[in-house]
Amino acid sequence: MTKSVLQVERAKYQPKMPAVLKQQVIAVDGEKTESVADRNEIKALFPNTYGLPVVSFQSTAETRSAPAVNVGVILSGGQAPGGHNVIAGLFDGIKKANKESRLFGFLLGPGGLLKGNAVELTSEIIDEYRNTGGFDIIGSDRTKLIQNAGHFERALKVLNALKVDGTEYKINALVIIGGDDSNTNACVLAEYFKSIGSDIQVIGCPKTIDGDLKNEQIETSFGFDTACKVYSEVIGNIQRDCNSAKKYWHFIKLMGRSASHIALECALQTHPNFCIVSEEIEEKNYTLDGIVEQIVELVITRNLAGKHFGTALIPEGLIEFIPEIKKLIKELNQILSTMNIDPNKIKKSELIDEISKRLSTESAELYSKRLPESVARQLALDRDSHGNVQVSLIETEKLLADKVSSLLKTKKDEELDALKEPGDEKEIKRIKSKYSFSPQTHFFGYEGRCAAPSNYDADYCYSLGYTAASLIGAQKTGYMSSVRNTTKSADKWLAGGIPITMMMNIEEKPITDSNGKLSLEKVPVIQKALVKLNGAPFREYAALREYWALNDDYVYPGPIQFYGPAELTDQPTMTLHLEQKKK
Ligand code: FBP
Repeated sequence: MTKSVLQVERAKYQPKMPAVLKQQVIAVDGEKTESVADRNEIKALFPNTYGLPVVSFQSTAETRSAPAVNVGVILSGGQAPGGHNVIAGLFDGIKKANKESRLFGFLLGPGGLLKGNAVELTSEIIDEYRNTGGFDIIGSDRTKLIQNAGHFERALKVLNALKVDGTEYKINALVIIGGDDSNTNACVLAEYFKSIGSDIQVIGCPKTIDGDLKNEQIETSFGFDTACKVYSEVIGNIQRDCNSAKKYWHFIKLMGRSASHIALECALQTHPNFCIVSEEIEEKNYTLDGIVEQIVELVITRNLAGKHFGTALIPEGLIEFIPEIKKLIKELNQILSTMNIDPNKIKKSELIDEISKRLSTESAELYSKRLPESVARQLALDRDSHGNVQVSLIETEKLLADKVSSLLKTKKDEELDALKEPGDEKEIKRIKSKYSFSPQTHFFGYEGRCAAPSNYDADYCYSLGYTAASLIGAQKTGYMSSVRNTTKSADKWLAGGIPITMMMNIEEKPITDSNGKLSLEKVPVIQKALVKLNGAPFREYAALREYWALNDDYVYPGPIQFYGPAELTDQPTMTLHLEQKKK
């Protein structure tokens, strides 16, 4: 494989990790835990893994020999920078405890486990991928591991007798690197193994660029840092272009699924003229037209100040948070789950007609008149395997740019029509300038998901993997690997494990079956962390946004730096800094 000079140099980087993990450790159990909500239901669903104590690792003088273990690892869901370093940390951790231990990677995500498709990850393979972006070491997918009892049995059978290169191995522990859904799956699997008396351990690791897998115990999900830095670099470049030519409004949609953490972090890093935070839209009950009016007002104010340009950041999940659209999606979920129609056997246009007839009057008006047909179609039909609306497919940046453009045109035409002297060239010029608007649209998502991890992500991920190895050594199961205190220097980071049941609650979720049929089910899931409007990152943004709207205080963060002083190379996100400052 041909490598760039940077790749060759970067491969030599030795990730920093908590000082405690460099020594012999013991797992110290803390207090017993409770789930964040719905305690009785979660306890009943997880009788064997509920209430476990939080675990922290501490150094010990005692030297113990660890038995050799066979560990399986899965990368699950969307890519996030640093996944390879989690695997490298896990590999180094289990080998340090016993060099006879082996690591097996299931190919192409959870589906690889169900198919028994795995490779042994040797030091030669691991060394090729240290400090690199992507998940290509073993690949990933979005297969759900816990769809039915058959999946559990299949997983058990594969792990008890995994065949790789003609040899059969009993896998002692499985590490699932994934987001909230995948870590929920990890816990369900851990519970199942315990309930049948199997000693196979299951450990999760918090991954997702979206930044929505965090709570009191998990400071951040890996990949968020790098992805935000990559997007902020490009937003900065666009802002410089914008400030140079002074002729375009850039509408930039940012990945991040439901939560607006990425848009908010990028706003804090780059100071755009406008940034939507979906959670605020919901809280303030804004309509789609209300959002459009706000942007139109800003465009006009800036035009009047001679600034015919600007930048607006739009979170990917916006559409689901606009209360009228949220209501529509809820009605659609209900209708699709009771319609008793196989969506694969009916023409799309007929299905949309059928749906419209069953919607409430307001939703039907929004669905059939105010939303472009393409968006209406996506809301009803294009769901992912978890039954969620595929927000990354909805072109909100274009929808908003089009709506802003047409409202400005309407306002301009009204003002031109009301001219007392229709031929007044000076007035016509003034009105045209007041309503001028030239948009450019962008969507940044996939560009940042496989970037080479920043030092923060490289270190954090390696430490998460190493901690997962220590949790395996401590015979833990149903835990998520946890590394905390990460705004401090790495030697002061804390390593431990958090019982996954502690993060769970019960939610009603749309589930699609193998025929694409939707149903609503109450299921245990890890609670998603949305942007808190009373949290420090949002409050910081809210205090500054008026200034940024009119004064072009653009920041150009530039590319991620790997070499140089720690202030340049090792800074975590502003979100994390602000969140930790209050503690
Ligand atoms: P995860 O939640 O699995 O980490 O995925 C994150 C994400 O990148 C979202 O931001 C985005 O909405 C989605 O994946 C896109 O999915 P896909 O990779 O299937 O196109």
